Amino acid sequence: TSVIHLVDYRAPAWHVEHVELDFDLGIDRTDVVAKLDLRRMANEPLRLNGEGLELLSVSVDGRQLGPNDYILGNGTLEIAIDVDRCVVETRVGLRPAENTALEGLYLSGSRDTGFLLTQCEAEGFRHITFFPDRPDVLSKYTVTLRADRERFPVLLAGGNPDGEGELEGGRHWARFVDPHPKPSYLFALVAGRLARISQDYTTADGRPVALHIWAEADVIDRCHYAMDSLVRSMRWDEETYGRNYDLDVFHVVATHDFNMGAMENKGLNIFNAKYLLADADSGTDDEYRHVEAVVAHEYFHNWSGNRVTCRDWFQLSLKEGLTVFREQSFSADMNSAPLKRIEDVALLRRAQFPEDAGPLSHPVRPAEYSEINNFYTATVYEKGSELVRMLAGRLGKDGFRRGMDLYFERNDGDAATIEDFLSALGEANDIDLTPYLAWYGQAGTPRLSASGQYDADARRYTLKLRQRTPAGPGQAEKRSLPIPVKLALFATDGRMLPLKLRDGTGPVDTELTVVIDQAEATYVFDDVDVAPVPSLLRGFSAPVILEFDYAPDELAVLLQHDVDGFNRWEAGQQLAALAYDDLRDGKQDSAAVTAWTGALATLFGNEAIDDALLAELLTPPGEIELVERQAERDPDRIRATRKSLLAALASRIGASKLRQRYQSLHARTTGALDAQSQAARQLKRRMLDLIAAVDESDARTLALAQYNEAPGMTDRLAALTILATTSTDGAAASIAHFRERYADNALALDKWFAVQAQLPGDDALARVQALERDATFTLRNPNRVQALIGLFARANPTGFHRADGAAYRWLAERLVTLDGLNPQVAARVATAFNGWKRLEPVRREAAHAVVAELAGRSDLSRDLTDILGRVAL
Ligand code: HT7
Ligand code: ZN
Repeated sequence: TSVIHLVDYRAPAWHVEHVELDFDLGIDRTDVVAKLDLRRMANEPLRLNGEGLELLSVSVDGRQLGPNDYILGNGTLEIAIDVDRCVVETRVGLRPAENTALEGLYLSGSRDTGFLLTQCEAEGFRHITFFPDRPDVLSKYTVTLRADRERFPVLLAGGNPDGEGELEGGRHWARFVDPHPKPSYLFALVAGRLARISQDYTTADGRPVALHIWAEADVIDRCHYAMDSLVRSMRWDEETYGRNYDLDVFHVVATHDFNMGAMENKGLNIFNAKYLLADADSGTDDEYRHVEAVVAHEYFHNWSGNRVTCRDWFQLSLKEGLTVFREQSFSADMNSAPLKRIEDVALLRRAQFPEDAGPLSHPVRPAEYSEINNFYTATVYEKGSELVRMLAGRLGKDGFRRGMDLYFERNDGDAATIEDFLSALGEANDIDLTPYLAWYGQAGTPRLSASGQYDADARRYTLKLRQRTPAGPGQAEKRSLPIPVKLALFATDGRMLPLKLRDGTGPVDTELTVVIDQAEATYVFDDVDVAPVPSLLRGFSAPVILEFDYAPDELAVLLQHDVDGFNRWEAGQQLAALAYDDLRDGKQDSAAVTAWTGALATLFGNEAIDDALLAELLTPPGEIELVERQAERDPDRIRATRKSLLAALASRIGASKLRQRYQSLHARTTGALDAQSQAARQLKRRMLDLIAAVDESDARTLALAQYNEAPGMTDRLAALTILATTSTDGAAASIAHFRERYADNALALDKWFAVQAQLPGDDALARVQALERDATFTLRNPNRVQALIGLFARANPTGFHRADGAAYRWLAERLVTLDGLNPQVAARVATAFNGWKRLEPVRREAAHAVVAELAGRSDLSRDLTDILGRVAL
């Protein structure tokens, strides 16, 4: 397969100033006429991308071309043209119902009741018509849709409505004009029977906008929370960044059949129903938060992505990292900022750190790719957001806003690069940010080792920092990066000490940020009264792995007293990890175990601490994070040790206290969505987990009652999980009840599959195989595939990593079948093999055999071949 390199970028040879698209829509057959108004930019033939299209006719300036007038093959249509401006018209035929890859134009749902829709990012537009399908070709779109009125009463495309009417034979048409030039990946259309909810909105600059959310009739009532979230997002972007919406209408559509989370098509966002629907009976608290975040994310793309887009796909993080950062800031403003930071860093560590430590590691701006769909990764998104956060921190709130204003102003209506972003932020503030470019080009998580020395006589504290980034695929030598380290010093009684940094400039404060940009740096603090405990990398000020040799009591001091909510949690995580290591090595009553359980037992009794933070503090790192700490992984051992860690904590707090707290929370549980009620549910769940660690039968009794009385899905699912994890057979009745109760709710059924897919142990594979035979399981629906196969492979370490390799072989078979239907989803699921090299030897050998066999096949898609080829290396 061919590899595309960033250094080979060339500006487009032809621009499409305006495109007129005409769709004659049908489920089995859709015809598309595209009229491209072209302008030459370089002396080259016109090359249009097109894949899987039945070409019916081509003309240039009205002259029909014969087959000898063009070259068709290898995904392109090439026409030699000798004028500088011309109109090329193509007519093609598509077969939407046969499109199981869900890229281009496809059918969502059944032939009888489903609807047609498109997905074009990254390179789906070439599956709809011949076009220079690259993000730096920006055009104005006029789109006309024609279809049978009875079968397709609703016709939507991006842009403003520009007329509609009747046609002969029960057909109708609708036209849309988008005045904003856009790249082809932002094109969208939707056609079918859909219901809607609507709301009027007026932007800060006075534009009335009609907001419409569309979904199939049975789920439209579950879209109100999304509408509220949309309105909050629009206001927030006006207030925070001065960005207003720019069309007269904004449509959002829900589909159950979608490869990713959602898509920011101009004026017509399309959502995986999982991130749009939320209702009291079937939505969990987490899902409500995700809906709010994803609605905001897609809306924010209207500026960071659509008005200012990417020059090429190497720049993907320009829009994704920035938009994730904007989305995270919004969620922090709407909810609790420290809890949001904890959630985001936990995700980074769970998803991005492992990615960056294995064969799929790549820079936030990759230098090459063979299949761009495989670069919608945690690195591009989550690490990309961390890079923007560092820049924002460097510039401060006002400086960052000045920089963003300049970025939007300079690049509006254009396709930009990471360099354009850094130069706008820097120039608006007279600061050279080019050193940060190195972060975009270098893969791997930097290790930051810190050590401190206190000289009591001199009242001096010396902090040494050293950075090192491990070698990774294609990058043996790593450079030093600018790493901002926000820090504070604590006395052991919890006091924050004033920081008098030698040679420092700013006023004396109790918190400051140093930026280490060399391999090593030393910082000296004077007038330090007592031996301090340093709180480093506060708020997770850079995406690095911090290594500091804390004594358990020092971490306990931070866990008790740090006012930075993130670092307080972090101290608890570090301490739990030390306790974990000791338990693994058979040291039951080690200093770390005692310090961790003791500090948490004290916090447990502290009324002042809020329920949600307490719930987070009482959660030790998960199996996946713990796996990362081991040189050679044995999932069974990790699970067993983590269980004893929970048991140690539960016994230290005491079963009766846990039960009491559980009951007082349970007594005031409602289904309400306010922060306090959510926090109470979360803490209650923690209580149940801890009780289960010391008294399974008590936990089961409580869980069964909770399942039966649950006012909403959060409580119900938590209870079901406890019941099923403690005794799968004993949970059979509840599992069956859940299946029955939510038989008509696809998203709830996904949860039913997901809970069971994650149940640990030797019989996990057999269970998953039985679930595959459930009447509602299908490889054609990405959500269902992810709920059962994806979660089993990624989130069930003991089940998937069976020592006999049976689950690896089973997954390989499924991947081959899935690849024939939907290569993007197959490739995503295949990333579960990412960490095989660091398994213990028996499992490693079993995984290697399977990966090598798969990677050697020549009949797989480019998507899957790319992942397997890199994983197998
Ligand atoms: N920008 C969107 C990316 C996306 C996508 C990419 C590849 C294949 C299918 C896809 N659907 C959506 C999502 C986002 O807002 O980040
Ligand atoms: Zn995005």
